[in-house]
Amino acid sequence: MKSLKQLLLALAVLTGSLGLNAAELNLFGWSEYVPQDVLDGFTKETGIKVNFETYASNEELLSKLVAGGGNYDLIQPSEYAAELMIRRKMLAPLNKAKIPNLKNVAPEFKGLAHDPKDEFTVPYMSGTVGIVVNTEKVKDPIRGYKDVFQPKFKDRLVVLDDNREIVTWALYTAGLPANEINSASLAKVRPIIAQWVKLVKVFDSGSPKTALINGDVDIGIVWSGEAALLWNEDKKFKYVLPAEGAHRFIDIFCIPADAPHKDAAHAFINYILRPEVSKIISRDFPYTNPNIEARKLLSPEELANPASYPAGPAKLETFRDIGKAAAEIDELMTDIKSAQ
Ligand code: N2P
Repeated sequence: MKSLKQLLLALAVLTGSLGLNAAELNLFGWSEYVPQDVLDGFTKETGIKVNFETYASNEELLSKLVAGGGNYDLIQPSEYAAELMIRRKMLAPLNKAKIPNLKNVAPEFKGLAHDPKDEFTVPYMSGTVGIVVNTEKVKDPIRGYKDVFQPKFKDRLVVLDDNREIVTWALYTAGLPANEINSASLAKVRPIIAQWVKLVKVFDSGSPKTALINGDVDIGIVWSGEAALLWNEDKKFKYVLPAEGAHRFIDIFCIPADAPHKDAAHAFINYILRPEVSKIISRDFPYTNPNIEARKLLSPEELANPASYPAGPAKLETFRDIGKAAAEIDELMTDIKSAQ
């Protein structure tokens, strides 16, 4: 007679090969966004091991998913990439009964354009893309993109390495809409971008704050959470929402249609929606927290960080899925950068 140990081993091999091993979660998320403490806390409590892989743009996430083979259980796109995935039926509907902490999501983050019925997505963090100025080095007023991209700031700039973002800044500068992009509008902004990229010293989406902290550059166009960390480090780093308009992103969790560990994915979403867990995310990555209960736990200093919770009027827009124009943007940017 086989021992119980052998029997259990055979069972583990069988369930594992069928992809039924619930004790794992394959998470594919943005770099510099999910605290290690949160991953460890989840594993400690549930026994579910988290395999964490990162990316630095929505386009990188999309191309990995389309290529297949990733076996991801949980992904973290921004609103426009999620909208595209819903349109292409790439996502699994959420089982809301497994996510009771959804009650903590602020009403203004529900029913948004990318997922009007909140069937597939749960907000993780929100933020803006704006300008950080080292005010010890730059005394001129910097209000918008056209103040940043001046010849006198050549080699003093860091910007996100993100084609859709850069093209959007140029569209705003030219007074063109950010969500109706076509060959004609791209042709109009091409010369603007061609001038801009010559001035940039560092393209970095992963950790654009680093070039500013090191003093390699004096101005950046970065994610607001990066700007908030700079502000925490030194008040000389001032955050400015560009006068021409800026992207207000909502990064969300969703589950790929073919995810092997959907239960684990639901459990993780519910875990990060706990106020005390969400508070840790805000501590390490101070973006705008959409969790109303977590916000109550934040300190007055955290809530007063002007990059995390910007005050005052600003023209902010979320991005929409722009269909074929996305590929045109990538071509345009590759073209311009290779001509440098
Ligand atoms: C985190 C990047 C924020 C994502 N490093 C912007 N959508």
